[in-house]
Amino acid sequence: MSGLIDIKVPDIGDFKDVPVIEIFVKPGDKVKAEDPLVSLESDKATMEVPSPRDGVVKSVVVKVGDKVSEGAVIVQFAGAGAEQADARPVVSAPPSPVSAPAGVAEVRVPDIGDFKDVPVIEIFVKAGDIVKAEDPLIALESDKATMEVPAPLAGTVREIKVKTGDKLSEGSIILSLATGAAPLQADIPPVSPPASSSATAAGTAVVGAFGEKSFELAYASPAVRKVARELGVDLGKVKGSGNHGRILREDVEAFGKGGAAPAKPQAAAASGGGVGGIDLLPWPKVDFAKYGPVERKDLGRIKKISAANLHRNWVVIPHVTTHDEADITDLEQFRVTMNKELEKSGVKLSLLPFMVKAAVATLQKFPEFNASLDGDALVYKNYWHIGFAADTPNGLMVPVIRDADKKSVPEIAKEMNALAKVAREGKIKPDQMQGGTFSISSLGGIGGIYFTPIINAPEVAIMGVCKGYWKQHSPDGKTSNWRLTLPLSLSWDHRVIDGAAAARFNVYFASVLADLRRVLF
Ligand code: CAO
Repeated sequence: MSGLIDIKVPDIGDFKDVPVIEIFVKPGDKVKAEDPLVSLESDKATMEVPSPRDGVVKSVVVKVGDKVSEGAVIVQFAGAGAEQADARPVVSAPPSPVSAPAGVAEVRVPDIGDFKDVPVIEIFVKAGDIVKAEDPLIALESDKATMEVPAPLAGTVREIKVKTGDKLSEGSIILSLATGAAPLQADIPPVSPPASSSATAAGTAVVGAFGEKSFELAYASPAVRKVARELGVDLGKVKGSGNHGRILREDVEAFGKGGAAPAKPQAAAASGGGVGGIDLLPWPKVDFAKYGPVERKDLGRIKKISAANLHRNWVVIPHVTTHDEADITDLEQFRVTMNKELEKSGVKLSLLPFMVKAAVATLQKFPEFNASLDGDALVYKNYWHIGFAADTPNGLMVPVIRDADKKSVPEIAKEMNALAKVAREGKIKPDQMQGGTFSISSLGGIGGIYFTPIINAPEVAIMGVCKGYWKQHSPDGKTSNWRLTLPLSLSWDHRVIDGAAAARFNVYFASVLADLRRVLF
């Protein structure tokens, strides 16, 4: 097809036949690289497919409801050649099926094939019941089959929205489920105010403080979420007019114009009204240009995604950070020796791959650090996939070394370099950043002494490492010597881990780095 450029669905992992739920462009539109083209939604994730390049839309090949897989052409750009371009998806997970953040989730009838208006014949739960993911909630019976609808995530049943005999179809709301630490009776507390927006300045209706959990759990695409954030609209309060109650851009805009609940008065916080929530002052609205020249640059896509994740993790997890230090004098000598031996192989070892091995040995000794909270249960993982924070031009990313327990230090170093490279080139795939059980954030190549890393949910701890420095140690108060000392900052989730365990974890981790032979034990 000379003169047209096919824009195709990129690698979207294991997803196939994923319905198009929204189209953001029309013929004639000028789009820039990274502008969203369409939104796809499987039962597990909503994915926006951004444009891989600048261009002018000649035709939109798909329509809402079409089911597409990797390689399907979605849009054609006017162009000089028959060049083909692949877009990269932004995968924005909806409430996780197994461990949603604390909040209230609406459980809906999933895809039940061609069945419609199927009567409820049995309800297995009542308000107040605690359910695990996959526990049956209700049974539906058509003239052809009986189907049980299982819980998509663990939580406490808050309100049953159906009764026996009701006829349900895909998307009908069955019940609401309080997940994580969500209160049973009270409304989701407002957590944080939105960034100030032009809507605020124009005096249109905005919500001063989002119910961040209900915002996250709302049924809306990433593009609609973006609009909601820009307009300062709390999605948790918007009624969706799309299929199965999906919130559309128009719903958000109408809500923004029509008025929304005002921010809670600040006095409530002062008088103790903030208990269970956080009543905050509105974000300061400052005309920076009044004080000097300024330049405004929109945050990149990756920065926005990581910002949203970091914000959620910071707000939801009760973090504590415990500091310690490791004597790495011998390890550093060993590293230098090994690097000489490996010179010809092309592998260069930094301290980080050794730390990955030390982390695995320590996690095996302290399994609750290699676990995740799932409702009232702790899921211990019998695999050790270690994430490492990588600083990329687009922002922070956390690639994952899978099965680090089975790999040698040089193998880990090699894989780490390859992952950091694709992350920095913007080519890393979502599955290369998934499945981590513990993370290490190393600023050792840069500097600093201590910091307070943010836990990468649903993990329960992260090890922050700064630059090794020479420090005088005295083992007995009489003699002293200089040792290369590595500052450690372990952040841990206090819902899962106690301070004593965290201190022991650090001590053991440091002892392994001081003498790597301990990994053999
Ligand atoms: N103490 C002293 N020197 C250290 C060190 C430490 N803790 N860690 C690394 N170094 C040295 C390395 O050995 C290397 O030195 P040589 O070139 O002489 O061998 C140099 O510093 C540069 O290392 P590096 O940073 O390139 O490599 P790395 O394997 O240590 O780290 C990576 C790789 C991808 C983690 C790193 O490049 C990076 O992106 N770090 C930033 C992570 C980040 O942003 N964290 C903050 C997240 S906020 O929670």
